[in-house]
Amino acid sequence: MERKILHVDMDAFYAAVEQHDNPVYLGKPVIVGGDPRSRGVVSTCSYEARKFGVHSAMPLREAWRRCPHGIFLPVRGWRYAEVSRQIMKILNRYTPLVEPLSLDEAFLDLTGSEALFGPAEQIGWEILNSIRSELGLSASAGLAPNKFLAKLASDLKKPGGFVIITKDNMEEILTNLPVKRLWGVGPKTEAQLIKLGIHTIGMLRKLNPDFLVQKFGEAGRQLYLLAHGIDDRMVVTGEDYKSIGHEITFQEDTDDREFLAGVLLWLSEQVARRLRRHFLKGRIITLKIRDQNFQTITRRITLKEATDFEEKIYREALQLANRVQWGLKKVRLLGVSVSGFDNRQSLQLELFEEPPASEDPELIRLHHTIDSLRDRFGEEIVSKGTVLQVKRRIGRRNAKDVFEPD
Ligand code: TTP
Ligand code: MG
Repeated sequence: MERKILHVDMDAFYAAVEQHDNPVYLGKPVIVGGDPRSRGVVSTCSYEARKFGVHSAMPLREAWRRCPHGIFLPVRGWRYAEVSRQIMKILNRYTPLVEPLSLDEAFLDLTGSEALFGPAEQIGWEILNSIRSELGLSASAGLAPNKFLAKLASDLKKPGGFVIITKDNMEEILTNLPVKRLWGVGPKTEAQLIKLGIHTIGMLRKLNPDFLVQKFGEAGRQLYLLAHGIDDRMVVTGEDYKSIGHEITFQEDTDDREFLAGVLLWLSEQVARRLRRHFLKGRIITLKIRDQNFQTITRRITLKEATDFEEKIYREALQLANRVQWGLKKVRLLGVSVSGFDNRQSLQLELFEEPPASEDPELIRLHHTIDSLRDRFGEEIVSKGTVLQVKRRIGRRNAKDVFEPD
């Protein structure tokens, strides 16, 4: 059966939130990123500012030069996270199969929703209308048989557009698009393709898959499939996870406790970040240690309140580790995971949610700021000193994400 995948992406998200919260900015070129005299970059800008050639990631000073009358505003990460939760709640009305990709976009699998709510196309319009009427914000959407096409579609008629790709119009839509629109084609692959004389998806379609594999390895097969509009990736939701964890096998076994504690902090950060990305909070924290003789112990603790705080995860995991007197034997593998998730249903019902009293709003704000910085500039942009040292020492090769789908 053909799937119905919807991709929703907010228009000029941070800037639109600023315009909504401060209606005097409506219709004006709003540039979010900070003081235009500072060395920062533009996070995003309103469509009014885009007319002046301003765009995300441009140095603020350059944006100021192009748009001297622009309204330059600081990034209020916490506020965008709050609005994001409201958006996700609207999406959750139509299916539990919602996969948030970032604060302002998500995939929905509406295949099973049609029996309850009517055709997917109608659901798509209802979602866009609800986002407009309830939150006062504009979004774009794409509906297609898979994730790749749905995401591509939502971008075709921004802002405020809704594009539907079907088997029948797919080829026509893809043919003249540049190859960089394919998922996974970055500047490097794009340059290679152009060197081969391949500029559009249509040109890529004509190529033999073996030739692409020969040129690009496994990625070549992916290119071939995407160019033909084939993408089997599932919509993955928080509920597909029983636990979210991160573990690492050391290249050399170690009993250096200070180093191990640093690794634990790093693992806790990774786990917390992924929890937040999936809007999950867990009650059970599990520590896993494998020693040089391949003996594995796991210890777990159940908290009173579910958390997505790296500080809490780290503190509990460290206590568990100290209790088993870790480091007496050299450690080969270390892992941290969080499970026992709060029911996501409650997330949908708490319309006026406030953080639990035990959670420091300042910390929540800090986490969101750090998460969005990392989404934008990569992991290295903010790192606690210890974590950075640990990362340098272990490299990335051995770390792996562990999650257990049902
Ligand atoms: P996008 O969806 O890429 O951009 P947008 O929503 O501002 O505009 P549109 O989708 O209409 O083209 O990113 C969502 C938010 O993520 C954006 O509002 C700000 C933030 N962001 C950055 O902070 N830095 C970046 O380089 C990008 C691309 C986005
Ligand atoms: Mg957007």
